[in-house]
Amino acid sequence: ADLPSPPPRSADPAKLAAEIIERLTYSIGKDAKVAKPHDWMTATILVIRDRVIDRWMASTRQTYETGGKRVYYLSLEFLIGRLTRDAVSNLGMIDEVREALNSLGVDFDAVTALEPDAALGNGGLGRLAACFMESMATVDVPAYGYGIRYVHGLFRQQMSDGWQVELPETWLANGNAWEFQRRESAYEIGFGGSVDTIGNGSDETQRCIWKPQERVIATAFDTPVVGWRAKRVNTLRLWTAQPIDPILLDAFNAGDHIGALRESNKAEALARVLYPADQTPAGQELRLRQEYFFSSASLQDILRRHLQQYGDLRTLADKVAIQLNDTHPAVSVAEMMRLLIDIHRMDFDQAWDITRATFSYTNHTLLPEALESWPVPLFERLLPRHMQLVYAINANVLRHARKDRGFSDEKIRAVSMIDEAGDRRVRMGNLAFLGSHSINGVSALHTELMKQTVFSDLHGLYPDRINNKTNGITPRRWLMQCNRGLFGLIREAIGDDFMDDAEKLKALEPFARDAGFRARFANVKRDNKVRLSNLVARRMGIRLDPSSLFDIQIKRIHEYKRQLLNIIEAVAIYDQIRSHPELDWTPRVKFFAGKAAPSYYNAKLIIKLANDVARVINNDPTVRGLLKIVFIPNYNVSLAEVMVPAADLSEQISTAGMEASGTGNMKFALNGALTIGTLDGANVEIRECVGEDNIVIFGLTAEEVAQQRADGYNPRAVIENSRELSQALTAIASGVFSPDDRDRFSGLISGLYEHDWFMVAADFDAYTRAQRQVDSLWVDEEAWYGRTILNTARVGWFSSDRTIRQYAKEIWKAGP
Ligand code: 26R
Repeated sequence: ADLPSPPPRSADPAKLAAEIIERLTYSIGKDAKVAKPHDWMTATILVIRDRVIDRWMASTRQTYETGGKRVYYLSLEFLIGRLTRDAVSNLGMIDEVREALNSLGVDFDAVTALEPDAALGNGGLGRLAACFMESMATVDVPAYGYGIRYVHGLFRQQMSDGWQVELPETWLANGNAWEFQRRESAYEIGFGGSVDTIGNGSDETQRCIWKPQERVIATAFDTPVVGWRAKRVNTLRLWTAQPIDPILLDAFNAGDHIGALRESNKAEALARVLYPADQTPAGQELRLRQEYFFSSASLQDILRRHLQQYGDLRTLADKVAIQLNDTHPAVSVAEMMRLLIDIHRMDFDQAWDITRATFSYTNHTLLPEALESWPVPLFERLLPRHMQLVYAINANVLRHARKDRGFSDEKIRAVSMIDEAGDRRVRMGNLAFLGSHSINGVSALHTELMKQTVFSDLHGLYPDRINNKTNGITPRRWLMQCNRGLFGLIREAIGDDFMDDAEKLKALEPFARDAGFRARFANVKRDNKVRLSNLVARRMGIRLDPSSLFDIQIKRIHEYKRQLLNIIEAVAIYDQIRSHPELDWTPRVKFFAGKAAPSYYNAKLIIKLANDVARVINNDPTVRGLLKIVFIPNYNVSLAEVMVPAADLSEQISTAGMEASGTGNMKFALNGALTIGTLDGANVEIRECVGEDNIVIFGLTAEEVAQQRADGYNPRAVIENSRELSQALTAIASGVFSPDDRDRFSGLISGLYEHDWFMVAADFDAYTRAQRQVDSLWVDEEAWYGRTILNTARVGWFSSDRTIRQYAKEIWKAGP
């Protein structure tokens, strides 16, 4: 039967206002007279959500009707931040919603600021997934994100006497009006147990049935993701875990009240908390359970949808592309094989062909400690059938490598999915590589290094699989929304073509030579710096001078990112200002923000050092405010949205060869900051785009780092050769900044003398010289803004729309 559709929703402010009141009354049950700000937020979201739903249903219907290929982005992390402003802005209704709320005496900015950040990710990889979701909707790719609906996202960081303390984060505490629970989308997920073999003989096609010992239910929560101009709305589907029996009544009635809930607690633990590990091993069983839980639920959902529409799994790869966001969902390769062979009765070879044609894998790090592998006994106990399949796939691949390609024993060991050195482990990188037709890196340099290092033998075996897709960022969140001033200024200058194609920002280039425009650009920057200063005053009680150079390093705290190099440089300048207070120092504020993995001792010590150094410098009258250090607690997406537009200088100073891409580097350049950085990750490509004169590059190249390490790098000799560095290190190590515990940093500093794996000493002099070059550029204000305008004008290529178009065309073969 033809059921009636509701009338499409209007964007008229008066209608919006009436609906907000209606929702407040009938959905929330509050009288407008007593409604709390939070109630206004929920009512507003519900009204906006209706506008989204119209587009959402149309998008879903369209994909179904046109038989378009669907893209599935599997990621254990989605670092989204707030959703409401993004949705309203992409719907093109900011002014209307603002006016509607105004007419009710409610402030739009205050209401949206109440929304908690969805922080279901650690850092770069998770934020990239969020930018990609928005860009897939924008460039009209029918896509689903799949992940876990963690009850607790990334921990809240509090400072206690300068030390990081982790507190649980509770983004769902007041409900989440953006999500829809889908009770009908529920799948059973098994763990443990045994495998029964049916049929006889040793041939591969005999039937295996996995009898899991534990089972849980995965149920879906959907969040709509609105693309720019709301052309398409895609779905982010996050799984939550429920027990099959909420309570074991027999046990409860027998008096075992705790035992009756044990199974239920264990099931719910699966979706309880995001692992805060970033580049450090997270080898616990619960993590592998999470990986399998969301992989299995997602694949069952994908196969169900395909079968329902097409009725035949042999066409899967024509209609489905599955992107693995790093190795975290790599067990999907084995799960796909299990579903195709055991459940859908396909033969092994055909299942393997379809699996490889469907999957592709993105690598986000080459750091050895971040390459996932699981002990064989653990893998076998939790996923016995998958272990068999891994062995079977591996045997196939190794046979091919040896027989057809003449691989030596050594090369066979390198490409095997099982690491046989020491305790036997399943290598998730090799599983993801072998199960995919495309393996991509996230910047040109990173992709080259993948070929030369971690994946060299796999690359030798399959030379056409590795390809590059340089990361990008969504210019909607990271320019239009976070920097209204700059956005307005650009639109006034070049019109709004750039809003649909960020590379059109190029039209701004001539304005770099226009004194009037430069002055307006400088004014916008100043306003943004005032806004950040106010935040710092409010949250930390520190007063800043917005005319100083705002120098910002914000990212996870990690030794390879070298916040330590930045802090040591601050100590060195401090020393010089004290010896020559009469000189013409450039007033600077060095900002830091970022979280350390809770178990990463040195990273936490670096946070403490930043805070200790800040306390001493900020309170020393001889410095006269020429140098200030600020570590802003609890870095998250919303804080980044205030910090990025306020930066004059963007610190991208990782040890060359270690930062796969970086994406903060792109956000800063787009918002008119100069970059000081090494030739690492996407910095290399940013330099190509903005031109050598408009970026400050220093330090060893990736090749030189490798060379020095091979030649036996001697940091002690380097340190002793540099008076500035020795003095700064001696000051820190001897307790100048930690009078209450003079040895606090002695271990951290002696590590630099002894090994200095991250080449802090090797790059120190080059870094200080680069910083002095920044000082001299800063003095010529006209030239400075000329350079920063060129940065904004020339980094449109780093829009994630461009990245997604490349994935769609070259990997997924999907989209318009
Ligand atoms: C396995 C587990 C311990 C783990 C390892 C590493 C969990 C999370 C990570 C995070 C890594 C993969 C990550 O975030 N990498 C970052 O990806 C960004 C997006 O591609 C890059 O810009 C950034 O350079 C890279 O560090």
